[in-house]
Amino acid sequence: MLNLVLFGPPGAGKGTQSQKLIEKHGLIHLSTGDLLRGEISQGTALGLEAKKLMDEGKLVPDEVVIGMISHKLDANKDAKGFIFDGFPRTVAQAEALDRLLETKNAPILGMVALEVTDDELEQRLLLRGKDSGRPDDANPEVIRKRIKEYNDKTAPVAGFYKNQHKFKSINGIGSIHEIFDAINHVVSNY
Ligand code: B4P
Repeated sequence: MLNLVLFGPPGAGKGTQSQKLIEKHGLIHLSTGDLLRGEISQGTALGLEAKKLMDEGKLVPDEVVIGMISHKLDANKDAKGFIFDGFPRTVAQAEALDRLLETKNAPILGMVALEVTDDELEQRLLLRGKDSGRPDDANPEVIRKRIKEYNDKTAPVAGFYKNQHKFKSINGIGSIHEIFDAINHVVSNY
């Protein structure tokens, strides 16, 4: 199974590149951000709890996102592989993902990290906020909070995959096409 983690700060282009990867490789896209926004738009209890945290730029509790991922893995037993986008975002989530995949004998083959400067991230998210309707993209303070949450809680996840010799970092600044080529170069070695 081609199981890949696409990693990077908010606005690095994970969602953008995931779409292109699933088209090319026929993989299932698992974006915890999209799953949470789905819960919010359906008005579920989980969505209501998540919305408050997301609107403030904070992470949603680990057990919530781990439960969502576990359901999605079970619902896609015949998949050729998964792109994990925006997950894992904490070391606890990374450990839980390894345990879930161990039961399926289908480990993560690699993590590809998109490197983008904080200024560029802020500009991209504010631009998207103009027409996305996403409250977490509309406010510079919330964007800065998301970047801080990333640096404090998510950046250490890279070390988890480095220890397993599964980490590759690429430049996330450039055209969407150039970045996609660089990711595919890494993926072709798996
Ligand atoms: P996510 O939905 O994961 O969103 P993201 O980090 O904002 O976006 P991404 O990096 O995918 O950016 P994109 O490609 O869209 O998270 C939202 C919130 O959900 C989190 O803050 C958190 O509260 C919660 N959450 C999600 N997962 C969680 C978890 N596992 N644990 C706890 N909480 C969780 O690109 C952004 C913009 O840049 C787009 O407008 C795009 O067009 C543009 N862009 C992309 N590539 C570009 C390029 N090369 N050049 C110029 N612009 C580019």
